[in-house]
Amino acid sequence: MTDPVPDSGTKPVDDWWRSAVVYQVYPRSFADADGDGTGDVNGIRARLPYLAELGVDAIWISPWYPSPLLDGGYDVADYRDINPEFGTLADADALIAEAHALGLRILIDLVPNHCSWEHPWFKAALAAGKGSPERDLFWFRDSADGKPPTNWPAAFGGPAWQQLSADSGDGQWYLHLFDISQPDWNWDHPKVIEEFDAILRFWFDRGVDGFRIDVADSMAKDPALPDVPLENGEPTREKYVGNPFYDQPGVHTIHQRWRAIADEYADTPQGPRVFVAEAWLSPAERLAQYVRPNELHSAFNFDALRAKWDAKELREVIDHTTENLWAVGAPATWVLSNHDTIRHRTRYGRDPKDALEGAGVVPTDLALGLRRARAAALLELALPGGAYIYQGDELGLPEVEDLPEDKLDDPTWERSGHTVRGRDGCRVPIPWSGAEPPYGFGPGTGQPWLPQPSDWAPLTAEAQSGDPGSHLNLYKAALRIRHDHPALGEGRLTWDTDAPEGVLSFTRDPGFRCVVNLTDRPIPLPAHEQILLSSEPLTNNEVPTDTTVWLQV
Ligand code: TEU
Repeated sequence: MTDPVPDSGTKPVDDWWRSAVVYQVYPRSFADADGDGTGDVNGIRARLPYLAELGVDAIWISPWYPSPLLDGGYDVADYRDINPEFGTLADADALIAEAHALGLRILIDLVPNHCSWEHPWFKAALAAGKGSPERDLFWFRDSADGKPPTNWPAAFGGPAWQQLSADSGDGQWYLHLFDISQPDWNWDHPKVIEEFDAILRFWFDRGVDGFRIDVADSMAKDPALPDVPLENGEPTREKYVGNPFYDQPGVHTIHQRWRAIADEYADTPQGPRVFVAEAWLSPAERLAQYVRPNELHSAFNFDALRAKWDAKELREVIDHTTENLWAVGAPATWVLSNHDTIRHRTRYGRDPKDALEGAGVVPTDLALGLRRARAAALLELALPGGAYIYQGDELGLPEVEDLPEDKLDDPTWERSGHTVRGRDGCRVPIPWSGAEPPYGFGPGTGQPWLPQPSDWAPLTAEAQSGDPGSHLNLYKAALRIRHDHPALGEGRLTWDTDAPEGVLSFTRDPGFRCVVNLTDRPIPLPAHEQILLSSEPLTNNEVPTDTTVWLQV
C-alpha cells in the first residue's frame, strides 16, 4: 500500500504524475450506493479500498457536475457543484479526503470547450436576444441564406450550428462542435477566461490534484470562420493543420494561463496541481506542443490506443511518442481504452481493419482478445511514463454490442439518424459480485441504467479476486511489481537487438526486460535471473504467442 497523500507538514512530492498509473472512473457506471440504478460519489467512496488494493496511484473521475446527461455529463450545467443524481459537494469533499488518506490522488474532468444548454449563462443568452452582451459569451451568428454560418460538422453527426426556432425571436444560429445541447464557449471573451480561472481554483482549493482537460485542442476558433474542405462531398472532420476549430494557436495561451494557476499551488503540501490533455492529435510532434514546460503536464497518447496488435506498428508508435514528448521534457502516457472507444479486449479480438468501429456486425474472437489484452497490459505497464486504466479494463470486460436500441443513450445514436450506435457499449455498469445483474453494482436487485449481459458472473471483481490466474490478479501483480521495481515508471528503454522479428523486447535499467511475442509461434525465453511475471503460463523455456513476460536480468 502507498503512503497517504501529504496533507500537512510533509515535503511536497511534485513529480508523482510523471509515472502515475491513473484509473478512470466513469461515475454513472462505476458503483451505485443509493440503488437508483446510476452510479454515484458514495459508490466511488465505497470502492476506494478496492482501487488502493489494485495498486493504482490516482483516479480520474469523468464529469460529475450537474448536467442533463445528454452527453453523459460532458454537458455541464454548473461547474461548481455535483450532479444531485451522483451526490453532493460534501460527498465529493469526503471522497477527496478518503482517497488522499489511502494514497490515491484525484483528478477531475474540466470541460472548457462547451457547456450544457441548461447552463444559466446560455439560458440568459437565449433570453437576452440578438446583439446582447450575454450572447457574446457563445458563438451566435446570423446567416443570410437560411444555411448554417459555416459548413462545420458536429462530432455526433449533423451540422455544428443550431438555429433558434422562429418563435424564440431572432433565428440566430449558435455553434456546437458536439451535441446541439453543448453550446461552444467564446474563449475570446474575458469573462469566459476569468470564469474558468475561478473554476480551477474552486476545485484546487477543495483538494483535487489536477484536471483532465476535455478536447484540449478546441477552445480557440479562427474568428474568420472559414468553411472546411469537403471530403467525399461532405465537410471534413479531419484535424488538418489550419483547421478553423482544432489546434488553433490560441489554445496554448489558455493552457499557459492554467499552468500558472496550477503552479501557484506548488508550496501546498500536496504539491503543484497537474493537467492531462485530451487531444486526439497525430502525429506526436503536434501533441508535444501541448506539453511544453509552461503548458499542460501530460497528454493522452492515443496513437497507442489506435495501433494494431502488430510489433512493427507498436514499436513505431512507442519510438515516435517517446522521442517527441521527451524532446520537450514531458513523460509519455499509455492508454488502451476509455469511455469513448471500443474496449480493447474486443478490438484485439477482431480483424484490425474493423477494430475501432463496426460495433455489432463484426466477427470477434473474445478469447483471443482476452489473451492479447493480458499481454497488452504488461506491455503498457512496462513502458516509460504514466499509464491509464479505464474502469473494467482490469476485469477484462468486453464491449457490449447487443444493447437494446431503446436503451441507447449516446447522442450519436439520434444524431446519426439511428445509423451509428455510439459509445454505450463501453459504459455498461461494472460487475462487482454475485451471479446475475446488477452484479452488486447497486444494492438489491434494481437494474442499472444500461443493462449488463447475463453471462458476466465470471467477470465480477469478487469472482476474479479468488482466482490466481484471473485478469484482475494479473493487473494486481503487475502494479505491485511496477511499484517496487526501480526500473519501472518514468525513465528510458533500450530495444534488445537479439529479439526475433515480430517480437517487442526492451530492457530498462536496472535489471528489467520485457518481451512481447506478437508472432504466431513460440520463441525461446531469453536469458534471465528470474521470471517476474508472465501473461500466460510458460512451458519448455519458451514464450508462447500473444504473451508478455517480465524478466529480472
Ligand atoms: O471527447 C472528444 C472527442 O474528440 C471524442 O469525443 C470523439 O470525437 C467522440 O468520442 C466521437 O467518437 C470528449 C469526451 O471524452 C467525450 O466523451 C465527449 O462526448 C466529448 O469530449 C464532448 O465533451
